[in-house]
Amino acid sequence: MALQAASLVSSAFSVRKDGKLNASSSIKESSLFGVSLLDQNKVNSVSSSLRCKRAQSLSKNGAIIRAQTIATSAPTVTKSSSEGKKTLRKGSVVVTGASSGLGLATAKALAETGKWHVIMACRDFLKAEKAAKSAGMPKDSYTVMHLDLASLDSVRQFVDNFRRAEMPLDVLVCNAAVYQPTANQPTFTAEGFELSVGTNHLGHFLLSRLLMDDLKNSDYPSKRLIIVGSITGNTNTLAGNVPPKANLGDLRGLAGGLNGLNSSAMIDGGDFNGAKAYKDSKVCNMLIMQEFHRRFHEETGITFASLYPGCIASTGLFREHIPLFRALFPPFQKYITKGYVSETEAGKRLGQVVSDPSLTKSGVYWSWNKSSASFENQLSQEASDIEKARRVWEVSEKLVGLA
Ligand code: LMG
Ligand code: NDP
Ligand code: PMR
Repeated sequence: MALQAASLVSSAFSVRKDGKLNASSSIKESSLFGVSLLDQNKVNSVSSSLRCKRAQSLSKNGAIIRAQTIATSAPTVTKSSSEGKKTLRKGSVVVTGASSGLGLATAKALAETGKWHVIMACRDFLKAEKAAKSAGMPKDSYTVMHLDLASLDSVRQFVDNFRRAEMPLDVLVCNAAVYQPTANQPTFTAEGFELSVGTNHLGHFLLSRLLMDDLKNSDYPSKRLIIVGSITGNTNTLAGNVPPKANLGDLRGLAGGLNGLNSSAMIDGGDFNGAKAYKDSKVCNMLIMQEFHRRFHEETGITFASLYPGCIASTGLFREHIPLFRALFPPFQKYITKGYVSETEAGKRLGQVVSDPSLTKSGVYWSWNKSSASFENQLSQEASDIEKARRVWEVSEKLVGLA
């Protein structure tokens, strides 16, 4: 089914050249540093015709918000038969932020198996198309759809477009993130939430909540919702103790709407700190994954999981860091902490959490040891606080307009 398309992609897209996969193949992770300090032992064949209509408008913060709708032909996801036996149809997985880094590497890893169709949910349509092409992803293995997590309207629009495309949803991967380590002043999403928490947590929270029905409706044998977490949000690790440390406090800033006006831009109500805001957003990601598990796993059979893929020190995540940091961070992680992983290896890891039949346990925070074997890791006290998870869920519901 081809939907109406208004116009072709405008040429106003900015496309950078950093969408390439890292060729490095280091697969080790620190056995000393990468593990919990508390317990060292635990240590369809789819042919898409893509067209888009885009409009630009100014948000109240003056930031340019792009509204873009994509029309795509629906995939053929019929069950094929070989020698009279039914074989499994292709899985259909949405990956947010698949235009670079971990998201792109995961999209590529899944596409290459021939068993997955990847919906690349990205804010920069052309960048995503280019990235998929230069990563060598087969043309019929992916569909790019516009999603800007820093706008709740865009999240709703994405869900709408996705449903219109009539593709099943078997796995949702909440991967996209922004990190503003050098920002002195907060910036805000379209709705006026501090950008890191607004994008990494609130945008994904609304997306996941809206897509729960689609996941429930999937007839795929293993349905999963995966939210990318991080070691740096876990204060039971050395990395999580590098200042500024994550801390959600009593959530007074979040409850106030993180708007920096009559409320703090920080979840705990403190002064703005970009690195802390990112780490706090990762704690929210890990708490929300567990809250999903408690609320929906039994009823739906969906697997909810989070992970720390390793330190992928050369991704675009550090684009706003000072040049000296960007130069020293990869060798520091490679040779000193030994926590470094390449984008390719990290993509395989997240790919496993999407599709490996042995990783179906729900409520788990996955990590990998130095031999690149997965294990169930322990979250910090705050990131496993049941009461806090419930409160983050309830406050977030109000902020995104679900309650
Ligand atoms: C802030 O600085 C920034 O201000 C902010 O913008 C943001 O980036 C934020 O977290 C992100 O960091 C953090 C600052 C804190 O870090 C630095 O400035 C250091 C930058 C280092 C970057 C890599 C440098 C590498 C240096 C080595 C050079 C090698 C070059 C490689 C060449 C290899 C060739 C072979 O940093 C500090 O404050 C320093 C102190 C940090 C120590 C933190 C550790 C705490 C440990 C606590 C122990 C935990 C205990 C828990 C309980 C244990 C129980 C057993
Ligand atoms: P990248 O910057 O390479 O990738 C982040 C992706 O998120 C990009 O595709 C980016 O889009 C997208 N994105 C950012 N803002 C938005 C938005 N408003 N709407 C939609 N998409 C958006 O970083 P990584 O690959 O490193 O990060 C991926 C995940 O891995 C994150 O969740 C991060 O927290 C996590 N992680 C990373 C670690 C690391 O060491 N790198 C360690 C632990 C966890 P665009 O391409 O347009 O910029
Ligand atoms: Mg960290 C000891 C192991 C270890 C690991 C696995 C990481 C991962 N880091 C470790 C140690 C240290 N780091 C130490 C000892 C220092 C002080 C020198 C240090 C510093 C540091 C900085 C300044 N590290 C950082 C930063 C960042 O800006 C990154 C960050 O916090 O982003 C939020 C970062 C990271 N260290 C990691 C990982 C995975 C990151 C990337 C961020 C993430 O996505 O969570």
